[in-house]
Amino acid sequence: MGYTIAEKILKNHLVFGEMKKGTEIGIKIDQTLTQDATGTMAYLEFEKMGIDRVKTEQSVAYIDHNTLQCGFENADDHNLIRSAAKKYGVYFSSPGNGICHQVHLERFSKPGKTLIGSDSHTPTCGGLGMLSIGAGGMDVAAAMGGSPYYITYSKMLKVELKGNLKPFVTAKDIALYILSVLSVKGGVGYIIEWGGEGIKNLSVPERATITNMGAELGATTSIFPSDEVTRNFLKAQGREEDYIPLSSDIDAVYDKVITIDLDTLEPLAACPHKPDNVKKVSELRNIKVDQVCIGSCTNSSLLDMLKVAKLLKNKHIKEGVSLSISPGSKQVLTMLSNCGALSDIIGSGARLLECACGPCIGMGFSPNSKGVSLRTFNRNFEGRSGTKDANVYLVSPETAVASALTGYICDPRELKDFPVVTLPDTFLIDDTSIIPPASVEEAKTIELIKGPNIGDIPDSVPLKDELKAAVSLKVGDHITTDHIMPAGAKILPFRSNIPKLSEFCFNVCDTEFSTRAKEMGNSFIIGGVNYGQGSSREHAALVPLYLGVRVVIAKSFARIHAANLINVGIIPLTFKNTDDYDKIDLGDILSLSDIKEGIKKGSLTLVDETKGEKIELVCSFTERQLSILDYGGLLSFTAKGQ
Ligand code: MIC
Ligand code: SF4
Repeated sequence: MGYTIAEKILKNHLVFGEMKKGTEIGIKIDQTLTQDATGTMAYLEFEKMGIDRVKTEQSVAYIDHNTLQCGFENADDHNLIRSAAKKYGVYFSSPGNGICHQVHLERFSKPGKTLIGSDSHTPTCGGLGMLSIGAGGMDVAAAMGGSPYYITYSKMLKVELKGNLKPFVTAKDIALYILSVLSVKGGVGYIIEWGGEGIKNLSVPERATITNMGAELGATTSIFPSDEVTRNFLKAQGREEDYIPLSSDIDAVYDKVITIDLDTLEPLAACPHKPDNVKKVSELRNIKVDQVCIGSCTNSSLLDMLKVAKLLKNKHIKEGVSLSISPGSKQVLTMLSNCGALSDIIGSGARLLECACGPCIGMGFSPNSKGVSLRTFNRNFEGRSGTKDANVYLVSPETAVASALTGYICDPRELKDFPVVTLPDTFLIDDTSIIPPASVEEAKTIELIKGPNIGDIPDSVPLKDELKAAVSLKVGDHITTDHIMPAGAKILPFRSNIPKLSEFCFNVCDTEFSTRAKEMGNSFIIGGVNYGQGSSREHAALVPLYLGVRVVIAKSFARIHAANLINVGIIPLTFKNTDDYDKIDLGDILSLSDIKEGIKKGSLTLVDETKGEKIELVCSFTERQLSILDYGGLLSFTAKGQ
C-alpha cells in the first residue's frame, strides 16, 4: 500500500508510536515559528523549561500581530522576544518585515520538512509541500527544546481539482467553496491533500491561500505536492537548493475524496459571522459597503497585490468606502514600490497600512458601528474586527476591489478587464530585517529584557481526585477562541500579563464571567459543539486556568484548543449523550469523583447536585496526556524530566 504526501513526511519524522490511524504519534520538528501575540509566553515557557538553545534546524520569531504601539506594552513584548531569540538561537524577523506565514513561505519553508508554529495558520507553508501545523505556544516551546510534537495520526482527505478557474474566480473562492462543502468542523481529524490536474495552474501563493484557510475547516493541516511550480517559486526566491519533488504514491489510500470542477466555481463570500456561511457574490449585490480591507496571511502575496494594483489603476474608490491595503511582507511592499504598482494603489485613494496582521486581528481599522466590511482575510467571527455589531464578509482580492470601486458588494466579473499577472522570475531578496541569533558564547551574556508588563505564567494545579465546584459559564455551539480570549488593539497588549488579560475573558459572551469565576474559586465551563475553534492562542486556556476553571465539558472540542487545555492542566471532557448538555445550568453545583481512574478508563459520572442528575462523560487521553494532566500541565511534566 502506498503513502500519501503527509504520510511520507510523517514516516520520515516518526519518533514515537506507529503509523496507525487514530493513535498518538510523536514527530521530529525541523522548524518552528512564533509570532508576537503568542511568542512572549512561548519564550517565557522555554525559559522555564531551562533549555539553553533551540534544538531545531531553524526557528524564527516574528513580530507582526502587536504592531500598534499605543503604550509601552507591545514594544516591551517585542524587546522580550528579540532578546529571547538572540539568546536561544532563534532568527528574529523585525517589525515591518511582514506577516509570519507570508515571510516564512518566502524565506524559510522547505518541502518535505516539518514546521510547527504558535499560530493556527501555520499550514500556509503546506502550499509548497511542507508539513506545517498550528500548535499552542507550550508545544512550540517544547519542540524548540527538541521534544517531539504529538498528534493523532490523522485520517487523509484528498481534494482533487479538475479543470481551470474562470477569469475573476480565484484560489480564495476554492477555499471558500470547500468550507461550504465541509463546514468549519468538516476537516477535524483530517490532513487534507490537494491534487489533480487542476493544481498545475495554481502558483505557490495561490496554493498557500488554500492551505491557509484549511485552518478554518478544523483540519490538522493541508498540503500540496512539491512539483515544478514549487521549484520555480523557490528558484525565484533564490532557494532552488531547498527544492525536493514530493507527491503521493499512485496506490495511496485516502479516507475520503472530494472532487471540485474548477470551471464551475464562481466568486464566493463568507457572510457574517462564520467562514463557512458561504454564498455566491452575485447573490449579495445590493449590500452597501463601508469598508474594504485587503491583506492578511491569506491574501497579501505579491501576486494578490499586483492584481489589486492593476484593477485599481486609473480608478478611484467610491466615496464613503475606506480601503486598506496591508502587503504581506517587506519583499512584497518593496517590489510593489519598485515596479510602480504601489502608486496605482495609492492613487485610487487606498490607505496603506504596514506589513502586518493589522485589521485582521482588530489592530486598528475597526469598522464603523453596524458597518459592512469586506475583507480578504480568513476569519469573520463576531467582534473580531473590534466592532461588535459590524458585518464582516470574507472575499477574494478581486471581489474586494470591485466592491471598493462600486460601493456595493460586487461580482468582480462585472469589471470585465481581467488582470493577467504572472509571478516574477526573481523576487527581490533582502533579508536584512531578519536578525540572526547570537553565537553560543555571546548568548551566555544575554539577559531577557522584561519590561513591567511582562508577567508570570499562572501556576499549574496538580490533578486532584475529587472536584466539587459550580458552573461559571454555559455557552453554545462553535465558541471560538476569539470568544474565550478576545484579541484586538485594546486587549492584545496584555498577552504577557495574564491577571490583566483575565478581565477580558469571555467578554463577548458574558461581561460578568471573569469576576464570577474568580469569586467561585474553582469552576466548570459547559460548552457545545467544536468548543475552542479558531486560533491557537494558549491564552484561551491559560486565562481560564488563572480564573480557577478546572474542567471544561463540551459536546466536542477543536484540536489545538483541547491540546492547550491539557497543556495547562484543565481537563477537557465530552458528554456521552450530547442531549445531557441541556440538563446543566449556569451556577449548578457539579461534582466528580475518582477522577484519576475515570480519565484513565475514559468514562466518568458527573453529578449535578443542584438538579439531582447523574450525567455520563467520556474522554480518551493517551498515556502522555494522562501524565501531563497528573502533573498539572506540560511545564511541570517537562520540568520533572519527562
Ligand atoms: C488569529 O488569526 O486568530 C491569530 C491572532 O493569528 C491567532 C494567534 C493569536 O491569537 O495570537 C491564531 O490564528 O492562532
Ligand atoms: Fe495574522 Fe490574521 Fe493571519 Fe492570524 S489570520 S496570522 S491575525 S493575518
